[in-house]
Amino acid sequence: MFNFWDRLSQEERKHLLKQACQIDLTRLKDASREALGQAGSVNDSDADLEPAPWIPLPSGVDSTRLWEEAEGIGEELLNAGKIAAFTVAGGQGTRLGFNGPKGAFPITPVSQKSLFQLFAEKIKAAQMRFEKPIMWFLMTSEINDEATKKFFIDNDNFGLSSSRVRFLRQGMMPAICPTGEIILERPDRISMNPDGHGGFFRAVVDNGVAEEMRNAGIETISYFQVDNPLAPFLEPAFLGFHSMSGSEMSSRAAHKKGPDEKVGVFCKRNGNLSVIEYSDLPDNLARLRSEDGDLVFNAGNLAMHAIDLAFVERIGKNKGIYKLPYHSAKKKVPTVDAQGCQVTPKKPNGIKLETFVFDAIPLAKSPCIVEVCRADAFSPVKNAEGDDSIATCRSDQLRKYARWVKEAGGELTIDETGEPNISFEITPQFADNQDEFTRRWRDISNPCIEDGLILD
Ligand code: UD2
Repeated sequence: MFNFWDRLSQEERKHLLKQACQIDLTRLKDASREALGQAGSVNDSDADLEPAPWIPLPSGVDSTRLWEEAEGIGEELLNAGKIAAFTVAGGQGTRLGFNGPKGAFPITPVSQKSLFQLFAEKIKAAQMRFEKPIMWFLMTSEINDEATKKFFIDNDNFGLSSSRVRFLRQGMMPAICPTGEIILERPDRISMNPDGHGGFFRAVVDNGVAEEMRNAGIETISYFQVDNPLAPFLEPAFLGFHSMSGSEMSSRAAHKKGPDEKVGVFCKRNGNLSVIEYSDLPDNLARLRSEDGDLVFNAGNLAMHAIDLAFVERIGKNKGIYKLPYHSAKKKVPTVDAQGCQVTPKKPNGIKLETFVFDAIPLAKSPCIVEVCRADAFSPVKNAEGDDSIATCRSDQLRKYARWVKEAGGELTIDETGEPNISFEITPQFADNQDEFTRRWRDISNPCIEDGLILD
């Protein structure tokens, strides 16, 4: 790190030292040992894998009763102010090619509301339904913290009280080369990346947020990713199941679209409930089908979790067995040569180190998985084009609205995929779930949908 120290100016030295001070050398040592294969790295090829059990959507009298019970318990938790919303938004968002924090991306089909605005409106809508206000925490990183906060200030916090919207920064990890040394991107600058969404645990503990949550009476965090505008992160039934099962970390799942969909899958790995990332699931298992034709490993990870604060604190302190493994990704990391001249590598020369939030599941007491209606709850925007893109996400929003309208008895022309031939929008204030929509729709005299309509 200090190869070029002698020739740096005072200002440059100050900058380099500031970056160096952020590095936790013990963590880095553990992480590089794992990444370089010198310690128990994440490896699924020899693991004993079985599909994970999950709580399916209600389909009969008994399961409907169970879901209603869970809903009642979830409502009590929300009424008591024990739930906080938590968005992880510290990622680089490189694939989307958007110049700004991903949450600022305009996503709704008619009014072009940003992801952040949509989430804020969902929170506002929930605050009308439940007795206590809901706190919203957003994890940013050094690369987008300032821009994210500015976006909220410029938009007046989307009407939410500033005391209930809190930002916290996740940690950064240096990129290392295959021999384990830290990479310099310039003579005075270390190449650093956000430490992965698993950095959430540490960020909550290190920034004093855990204490703030505790003081506010929050017991459970409803965690979701910034890239999914459909995320039903305040749905009572899920929170109720989490509480009823005595689980410390619960997750939502939906049937995978197909074997190649880029979502992790829930499974039992050596007997423990876990998520295996799509890139790590052996191909023969990803394609394995049961007699009825369904994928055997079909429980897709939608990256929505209910996590108890006490558990977050345990993992965030990173002691004993409560440590998350590091994952490594080979990248082309801009660097300098021996003379300090900048070099743009043509092939991967560095390793990025990250922890993943879902690796905490096997460490949690009684983790449980609850199914969610995929069409209502999941359509991430990750890419500029193709799968999980801006276009697929807008179409999925329209399909969801169209299905709600048709099932409530409204008239609408749709194609064979369920997409309507017009654009319209249902805001969370109007209805944030299908039952609520049906009730409101039936209250309107002569309801009709036309192109460009915003039901607000
Ligand atoms: C994630 C899951 C995948 C599946 C999918 C669902 C991983 C490794 N894989 O895929 O299994 O569930 O989502 O959509 O997570 N983030 C941070 N800090 C970081 C890195 C990421 O806050 O250091 C946030 C990021 O802003 C985004 C989320 O985490 O909200 C997901 O990150 P991603 O886009 O890298 O995850 P992806 O699409 O590979």
